[in-house]
Amino acid sequence: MPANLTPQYLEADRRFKAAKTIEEKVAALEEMLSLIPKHKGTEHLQGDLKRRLAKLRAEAEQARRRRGGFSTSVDREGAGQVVLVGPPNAGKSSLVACLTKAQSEVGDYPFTTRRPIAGMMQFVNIQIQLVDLPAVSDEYMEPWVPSLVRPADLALLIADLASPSVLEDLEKVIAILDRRKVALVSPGSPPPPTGWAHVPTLLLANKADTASAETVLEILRSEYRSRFPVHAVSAQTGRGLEPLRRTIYDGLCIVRVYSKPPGKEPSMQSPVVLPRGSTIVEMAAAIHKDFARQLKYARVWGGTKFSGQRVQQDYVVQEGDVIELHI
Ligand SMILES: Nc1nc2c(ncn2[C@@H]2O[C@H](COP(=O)(O)OP(=O)(O)OP(=O)(O)O)[C@@H](O)[C@H]2O)c(=O)[nH]1
Ligand SMILES: [Mg+2]
Repeated sequence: MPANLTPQYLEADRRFKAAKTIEEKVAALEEMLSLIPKHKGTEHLQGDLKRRLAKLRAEAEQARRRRGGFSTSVDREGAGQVVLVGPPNAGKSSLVACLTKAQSEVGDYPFTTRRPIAGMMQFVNIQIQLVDLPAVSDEYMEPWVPSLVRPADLALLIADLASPSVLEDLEKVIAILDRRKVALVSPGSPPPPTGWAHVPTLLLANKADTASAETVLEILRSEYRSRFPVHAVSAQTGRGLEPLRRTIYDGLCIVRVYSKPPGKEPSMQSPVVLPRGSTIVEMAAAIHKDFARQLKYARVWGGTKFSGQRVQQDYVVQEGDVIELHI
């Protein structure tokens, strides 16, 4: 046993050994992997954990197929992955159906959604992946839901303005995820401590069309304003949904830049999407892995400052920049 494994790691290890279902084992192993100190002395153990995790995930997948089931993981697609989380019946599936072409079943009873449903939301010239999830509730929850929230780039926490227990329901959602070391945080929060995931979150107050929605919305705003940005929406009337596309885009903290071959026009229909704060070198690497190394210089058109000027390799690209890479 290599030295300096933390008490948190040993606790996750204990949970792994006590786990009864494959899902519990996978959750414990994921946590062990995130908690293990990353250095030479633990390389062997890290490899071992990864192998066990891959094997268990494959087993879980097979077991689900045997049950005529479905996959409980979602492959990332598009410019970012956004999960919808919330109490039963809040309108998560309705919102995904409004914003994407995905057909997620909508029901007027709780726990309608039993599997993740991914759809692509168009925002101007890019696609953003929205993932509808089953409800988070202490009455019942599909055990794999927190592990799909964990890797997301952004969470939409859905509140039901028509529910008399809206505040309690939200607190429960936050607490249940917290127990699985997944914290819903305001965008731009500092990075999480080891073993935790911090998922930037927007609070969507849905069913803004219903009778006492405005009053409930005010209460919700005063409770949550300091924790998350709050937006009123209605899947029924469409209120707030068009501006929401940009709000989601902004929440992802990404920029769109346009590559221009020397002497040609840029293709404004297919931006290169990068994390905010990326440099020209990172942009080059995103286009082709050899480009970063081969990059001689770049010219930039953008904003009021640049109209084809040469920039240094450490130039931080800005939303809308047109960039000519010279290799
Ligand atoms: N009035 C009103 N009803 C809505 C709105 N959005 C959803 N609903 C209704 O609320 C009910 C639940 O909607 P769903 O989209 O299935 O909710 P969900 O959060 O996916 O529910 P689960 O999958 O069971 O957790 C349905 O009867 C919807 O028609 C809305 O904006 N306004
Ligand atoms: Mg649903």
